[in-house]
Amino acid sequence: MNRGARTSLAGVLAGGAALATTELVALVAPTRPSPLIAVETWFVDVFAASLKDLAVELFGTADKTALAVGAVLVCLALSPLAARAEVRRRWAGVGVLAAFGLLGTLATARDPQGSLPVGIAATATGAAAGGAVLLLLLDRFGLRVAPWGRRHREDDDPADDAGLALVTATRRDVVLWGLGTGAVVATGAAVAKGIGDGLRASRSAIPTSLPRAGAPASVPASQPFSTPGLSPYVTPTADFYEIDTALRTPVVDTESWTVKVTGRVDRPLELTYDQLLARDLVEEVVTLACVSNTVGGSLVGNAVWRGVPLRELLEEAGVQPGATQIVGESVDGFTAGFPTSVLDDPDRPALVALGMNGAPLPRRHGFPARLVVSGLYGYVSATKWLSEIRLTTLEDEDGYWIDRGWAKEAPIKTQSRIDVPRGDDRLVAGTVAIAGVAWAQNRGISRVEVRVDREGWHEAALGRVASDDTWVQWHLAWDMPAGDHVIEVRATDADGVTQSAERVPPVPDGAEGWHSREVRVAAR
Ligand SMILES: Nc1nc2c(c(=O)[nH]1)N[C@H]1C(S)=C(S)[C@@H](COP(=O)(O)O)O[C@H]1N2
Ligand SMILES: [Mo]
Repeated sequence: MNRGARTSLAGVLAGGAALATTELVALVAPTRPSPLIAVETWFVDVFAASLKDLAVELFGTADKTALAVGAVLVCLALSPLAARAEVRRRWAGVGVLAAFGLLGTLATARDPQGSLPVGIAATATGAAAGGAVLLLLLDRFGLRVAPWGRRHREDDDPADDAGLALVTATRRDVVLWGLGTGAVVATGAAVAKGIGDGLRASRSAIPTSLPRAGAPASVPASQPFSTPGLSPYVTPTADFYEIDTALRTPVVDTESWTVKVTGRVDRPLELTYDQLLARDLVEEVVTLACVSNTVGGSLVGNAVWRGVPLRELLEEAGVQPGATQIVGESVDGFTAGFPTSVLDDPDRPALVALGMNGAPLPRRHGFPARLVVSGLYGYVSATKWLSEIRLTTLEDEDGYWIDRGWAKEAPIKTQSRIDVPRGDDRLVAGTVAIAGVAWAQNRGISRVEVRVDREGWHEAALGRVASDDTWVQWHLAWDMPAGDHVIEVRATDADGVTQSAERVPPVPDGAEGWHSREVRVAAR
């Protein structure tokens, strides 16, 4: 292996040692973001605005993993710089590692959930471990004598005053030290990840059940259509879409957690989890939708939410006349705000939800409590891991996504989606079930129409709904001849407004347009 490759290898292993050690030490506070997570969160917060068109991908689930892996790779890719610096100048490379550590400390300091003492301890230990590995490997790889000893005495030579090792390391040295260090670093990283995941899971003591609601939701007992592939009226929790900026799902300890009602109120409140559970709970069926959802997309779901009416808490706190905005803040610093006037309509459900589909909220949907307000996109209303409900003015504060290019006010737009047939379904000429869902929360859907090959609209049959705050299933049996066909759908809300054909992208206040599917029908 040539000098350059050996230098890079020493750097990567030193960087890996620094990272793994940092993450191991950060396990003393497993539910707080580690320095690495804090740096990634910082990156997301800074770049979320420019990445807003990618927001769906980025803040879904798969790409958070990609981001995490990417962050580690970037760190490892940069660490050869530390090795190169150290070869050139004693302590320069250790300084580079320390600078990375400082970045981790700063990121921890700015993170609402971060613990600064833990961040400092973790990054300092990490930089020290990485520095030690760097000095050791440069020495063993014959690149620079370690400060703690001159191993290559026989080569004592004036040039050695610079501290440069003059012997070439044997191939065996490089292989043994490289593999040995690599194995230790990989084990450390795996242990940090494994123990961390285990500790986080064990710290979130989610109760097995919730108190019943005094007024249970009236979910229709059955639906008229049983078309395979049609979205169920109530989305099973396990299939419910998840969108948030949290790189690690927050773990909330309900022993110490409270939710506060603050700001422009006469009597600020602070409620524990037990106090919330002890209140009279109600249930509402509400379809949640993400503004990032594209036409025909899957970032929408319907659930039975159980919790405390938001209006009740606000009445107890006594909202002052000057308050024009309600901001929900989460334990991880995310905020979402909507006008107080949204609550003027007494029929619009607005809950501090503790449960979903009959069970306590799962962590990924906001345990222990989240807001659910019918008719508003999630990014202005549905704060998960709720820590504070702040009464303020519309001018005084903007929620997380408002600074990042999304609209300040975001009522959900009427949309309809074709679930079946799918483009790759093998259809044969004859009667084909065309079915899907349509939603216009808080207004309700009055009509869904389908057309095939742009030849006139046909009204679909509608399923049953709990209220106008949910989506509705629709169905049309259509006689399809063999050949290629285009199916389109459009919905009309209860105000009589029909979706327009014009396609509008999700940014800044939600997608518009008719969903369509191209299908191929084989001859009988
Ligand atoms: N704390 C927190 N709450 C949040 C978000 C977030 O990033 N952080 N995202 C919001 C957005 S954009 C949507 S669409 C909904 C999604 O809720 P779900 O993941 O339970 O489906 O949560 C909202 N609540
Ligand atoms: Mo969203």
